[in-house]
Amino acid sequence: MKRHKNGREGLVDPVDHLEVTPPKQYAAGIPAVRKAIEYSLSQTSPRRTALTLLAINQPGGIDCPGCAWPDPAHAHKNEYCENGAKHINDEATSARVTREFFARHSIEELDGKSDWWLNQQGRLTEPMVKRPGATHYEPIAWAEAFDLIGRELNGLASPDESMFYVSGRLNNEAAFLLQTFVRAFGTNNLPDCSNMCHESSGSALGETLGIGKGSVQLDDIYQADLVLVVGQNPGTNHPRMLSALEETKDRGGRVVAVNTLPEAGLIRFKNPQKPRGVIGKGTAIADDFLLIRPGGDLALFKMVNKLLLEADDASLAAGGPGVLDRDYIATYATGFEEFAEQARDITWEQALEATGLTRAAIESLVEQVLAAKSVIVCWAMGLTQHKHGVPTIREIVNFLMLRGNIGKPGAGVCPVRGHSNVQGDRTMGIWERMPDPWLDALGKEFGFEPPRHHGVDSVEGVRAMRDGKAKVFVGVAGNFVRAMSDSDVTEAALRNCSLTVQVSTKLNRSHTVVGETALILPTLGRSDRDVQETGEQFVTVEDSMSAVHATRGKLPPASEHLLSEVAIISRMAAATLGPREDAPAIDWPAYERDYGLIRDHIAAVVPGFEEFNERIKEPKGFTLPNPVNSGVYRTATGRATFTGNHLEWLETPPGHLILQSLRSHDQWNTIPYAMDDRYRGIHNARRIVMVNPDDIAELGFADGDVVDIVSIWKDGVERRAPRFTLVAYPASRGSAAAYYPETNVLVPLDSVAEISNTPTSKGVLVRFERAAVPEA
Ligand SMILES: Nc1nc2c(c(=O)[nH]1)N[C@H]1C(S)=C(S)[C@@H](COP(=O)(O)OP(=O)(O)OC[C@H]3O[C@@H](n4cnc5c(=O)[nH]c(N)nc54)[C@H](O)[C@@H]3O)O[C@H]1N2
Ligand SMILES: Nc1nc2c(c(=O)[nH]1)N[C@H]1C(S)=C(S)[C@@H](COP(=O)(O)OP(=O)(O)OC[C@H]3O[C@@H](n4cnc5c(=O)[nH]c(N)nc54)[C@H](O)[C@@H]3O)O[C@H]1N2
Ligand code: SF4
Ligand SMILES: [Mo]
Repeated sequence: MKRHKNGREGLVDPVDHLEVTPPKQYAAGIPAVRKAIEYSLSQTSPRRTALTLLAINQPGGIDCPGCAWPDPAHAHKNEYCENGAKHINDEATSARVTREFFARHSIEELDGKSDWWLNQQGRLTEPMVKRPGATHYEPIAWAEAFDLIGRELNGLASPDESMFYVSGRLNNEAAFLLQTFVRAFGTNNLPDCSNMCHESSGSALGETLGIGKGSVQLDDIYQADLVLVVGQNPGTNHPRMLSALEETKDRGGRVVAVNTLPEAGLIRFKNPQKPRGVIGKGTAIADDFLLIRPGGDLALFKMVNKLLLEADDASLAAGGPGVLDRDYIATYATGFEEFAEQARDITWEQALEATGLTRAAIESLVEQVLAAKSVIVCWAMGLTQHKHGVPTIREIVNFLMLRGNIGKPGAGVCPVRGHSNVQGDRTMGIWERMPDPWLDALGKEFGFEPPRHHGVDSVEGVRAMRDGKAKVFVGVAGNFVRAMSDSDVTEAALRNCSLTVQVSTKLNRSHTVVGETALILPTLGRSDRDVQETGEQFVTVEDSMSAVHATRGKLPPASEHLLSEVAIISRMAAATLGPREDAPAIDWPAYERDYGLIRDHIAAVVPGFEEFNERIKEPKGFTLPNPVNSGVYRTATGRATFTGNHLEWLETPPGHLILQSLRSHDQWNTIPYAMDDRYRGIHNARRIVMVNPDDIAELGFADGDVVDIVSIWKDGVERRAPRFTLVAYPASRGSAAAYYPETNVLVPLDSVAEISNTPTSKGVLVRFERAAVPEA
């Protein structure tokens, strides 16, 4: 049998001495502030720590490089969370990776190190190359590096043999320039981290509401009567969202959490920015907590919608006005009749089996919905990374539309984005499938005909490299090899390339899993000052609620040899397209001198950015128009669209559980900062798997047993993640939770969400096998 086993021993950290304490019943407060300062000081000096922390999320300062949660209208002096402080000081670290470091360590040796170790080595300082057949990276001059890229790209049989991956930390200016270059070169191969993240949200919202983004602002969250937080762990991943939910509660609103784990931040929150929050008991956030079976959310919302339709029938039959918003449906929506017919299909038996909830819990949710004049649904990876993530989100749109909870104050859809500029990168055209009108505008602005055939997304990109159809991989930010599913397949795919290029701030696995030739192009991070020929530059980002604002680095750059992302992209473009007579005449070097020129092009191409250079002078920037809130739906029918969604949930064969791969409190995506997951009571270990004690017993194991996690998939390949310790945890029955990226080896490449093609990182069928005792 073919076996995939990520047994790279270096991935098991030496500090693996698990200690388990009871999960926390609250998030933040004094320990959070202390932890942030401790991590910052462990990375860098008190002066650099103070500089970064004072500038974070302040007008004129550095946008937090963490998540995409928006800044409130009146920024507090300490407008950051524990994790934001960790993210920025992980970048501001004083540690450096030098040419001597690369001379000391072979690539093979580095490949044996853990993700944590690689990151701890510090900031990259100069461009490096691995030449064909070499065992080590060696220094390379910038000009030679760009020539090499240009030669390699121009030597391809077709531009489609290259792909350019973008991670959501990239700023707007660099993203826009990159996609201009890539399309002028001749391909739409622009996969991004969104493909693995909120793609299901974009697919579902684009189809139903005509916009791939959320429709609410912070004020709406404060005003809402009811906020549902579904498949999201804000205490760790969007900590300042808890301040917003605290405000909702203070104003009399209710919060209901739907999750497979009882997450601490959703239970109770101590606001570190309020004196009473730091020491007091904190605010109880969730009024109700629905501990749902993994992948049961579609069934939950289908059942809720059926109960709303029945409540409407009952009200009408009794001569009442009904409970649906008939005005909204008649004025703005289409497809209601077909939806209503299909919505009644679900039975209680199915709903209870799929959700693992009680009938009383679901009925109580419906009562709360009926009592609320305005409802918001927030969600993240707990919904998007499932096979039926798109229909689940479509069903949430149905749910909101039924009572007119779209496009009015205190109501709407709120997909909570991950990376600080992941939404902006999409707005700037980083997508393998940008629509024609957008491409028309781009082509007109720069005088070329952009390619029209769709490019590859992340999953298709791995297939293309695996099958030899793509030969050059360029990663701008991020850590593709660890972010993607099916680690062994993805690693082999990258090793199959003739050239791999990484534009990065810090060392990671994508620098050790490489093609025949490999380049590391080190770049400025958010916190670094960016001075070019025309003076100091700033760049811009867009948050989860479509607010666009500037971010300016404050620290001296990590090394004198670094180039900004804009500079790297403009030089890559010049080296590739400069020598070609068929290329459009674009003055690439000009953009490096003055980023304002890029913003002028953005203003001409991207809707909502008119007068960009003027409007960005506002200290808080500006918010992009959201047509949904003016009753405009840019869907195929011009109306908000009800959809019929076939009921699906993940059925588990006997002896199996549904594994989700998620984030600990001490990591930024593929990069662990430390071995703790404080709110969940996990200390000094990452190779753990959290399972309900009744499931552990039923499977014949005991708390603390060491097991291999084995995933099953129809291709018959055995995927195995060795040596995880079982931790008895109050998780929902039938579920298992372990950290990413260690468990990515278990997610089959072909196991993707319907329509969005997102890897099903939250829905992998697994069984446990007692781990072999390692040889002494
Ligand atoms: N500190 C920190 N912050 C981050 C990140 C980070 O790595 N570290 N990453 C950023 C990025 S890129 C992103 S996309 C976001 C991710 O933010 P989240 O989506 O909050 O991140 P995950 O850790 O993947 O957590 C998924 C949540 O969904 C729940 N869940 C899993 N399966 C189901 C299900 O079937 N149904 C329901 N209802 N719930 C389920 C899990 O228990 C967990 O609470 O965070 C961003 N912020
Ligand atoms: N199993 C599983 N897999 C998942 C997920 C999951 O929940 N489970 N989540 C998915 C999600 S939501 C996402 S968004 C992806 C994340 O995937 P990525 O965005 O690709 O990964 P990151 O870990 O954020 O990338 C970290 C690296 O980015 C580089 N970097 C940091 N800042 C900068 C910068 O300013 N400029 C440049 N050029 N480089 C920088 C550093 O070198 C660092 O090592 O992973 C996905 N994969
Ligand atoms: S909530 Fe997100 S954006 Fe805000 S400080 Fe924390 S990590 Fe940064
Ligand atoms: Mo993400």
